[in-house]
Amino acid sequence: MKSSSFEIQRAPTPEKAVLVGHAGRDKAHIERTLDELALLTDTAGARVVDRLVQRQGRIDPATFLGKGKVADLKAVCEQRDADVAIFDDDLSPAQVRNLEKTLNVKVIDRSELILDIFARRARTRESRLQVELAQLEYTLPRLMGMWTHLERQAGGIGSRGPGETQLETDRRLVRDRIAKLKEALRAVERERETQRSKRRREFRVALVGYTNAGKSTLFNALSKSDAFVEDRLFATLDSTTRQMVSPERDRVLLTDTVGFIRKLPHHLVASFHSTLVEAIEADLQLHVTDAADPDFHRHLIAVDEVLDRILGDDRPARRMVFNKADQLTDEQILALRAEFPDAILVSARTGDGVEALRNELFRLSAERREQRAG
Ligand SMILES: Nc1nc2c(ncn2[C@@H]2O[C@H](COP(=O)(O)OP(=O)(O)OP(=O)(O)O)[C@@H](O)[C@H]2O)c(=O)[nH]1
Ligand SMILES: [Mg+2]
Repeated sequence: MKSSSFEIQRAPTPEKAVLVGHAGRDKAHIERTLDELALLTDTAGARVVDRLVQRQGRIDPATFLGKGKVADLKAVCEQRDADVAIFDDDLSPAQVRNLEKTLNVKVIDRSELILDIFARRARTRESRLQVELAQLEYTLPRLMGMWTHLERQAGGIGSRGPGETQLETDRRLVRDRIAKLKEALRAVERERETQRSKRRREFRVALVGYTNAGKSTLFNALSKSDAFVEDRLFATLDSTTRQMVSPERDRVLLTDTVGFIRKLPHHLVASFHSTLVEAIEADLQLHVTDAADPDFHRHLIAVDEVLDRILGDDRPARRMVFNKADQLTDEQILALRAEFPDAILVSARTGDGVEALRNELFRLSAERREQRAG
């Protein structure tokens, strides 16, 4: 088969990436933050060849890093033959431009990296529309910057004319496309709304939590199904709903949703709103956390922040579920129980505690039915 050998030949060698962080006020966590960035980079298909951290000083409005660090970074990029520098923080369009000019490599910020991963992962029509919308909203201001930059490079009187025209055309094209995407998404959302109103009588439970916490694994264990699980970030982009049925024929609707992460780009939160509404509409949120992750406290905060951004004060009842109990020492389990006395501890992988959680969900469902009846 010609086409497949062609594909093999063209299989891209992974881009070589240097990760860049600014410790700022968060000095204690910068290494773990970069570990997470490394995982994101890997998920996006690039290979991390080095890291560089600025530990002191302010953020430079023109180049993000201070002058000395920019020079260091340039040296590292050359030494490692890097293709791309990936910054853990969001950069302004001007910062990207200035850095690319000096470094001679592609410069990507955290939002762009996450958007890229979402674009690779989007499978359904809805999530594709959502990601494209978020990407265009992200690109629009940068597009303008880019053209200004080109105009300046061309320089001089007379070079502005065509540049302006091109810029206007591009902006209009992007805006038109954004309007079309929004319209298409509204239609999908109306469909969803119809589906949802049919479900309103049932007891609905949504799994929410940080990416890679094990939500889909738990979803499978609870509903005895097989949603996509992977040891990578953002394995799940679309929400899936399954029915759990007890031996007494009690029913619970369980929804698996997209995972959250620190500094989730706000364009993504906005365009994934309809997906996230699934979590909003539940009677109960199970907040799933990887208790074996040394950073889990910060994950809890990040998830709360995203939920607050989407839900405001309108949050449904919530229970904490600590997952990956199989990876915890006895001391860690004791400490968790002391700090979160109401939390449920499970291992979605070994099945420990899963049956108890199922029973608890059926109990809550029955309780609510009685409340409604009485
Ligand atoms: N050791 C251990 N690993 C687990 C457990 N539950 C899930 N995992 C692993 O954790 C990784 C992430 O699991 P997923 O279920 O895909 O996590 P998720 O929260 O759905 O992730 P996203 O969809 O990316 O948000 C996989 O490698 C799982 O096999 C558990 O109880 N113990
Ligand atoms: Mg998942």
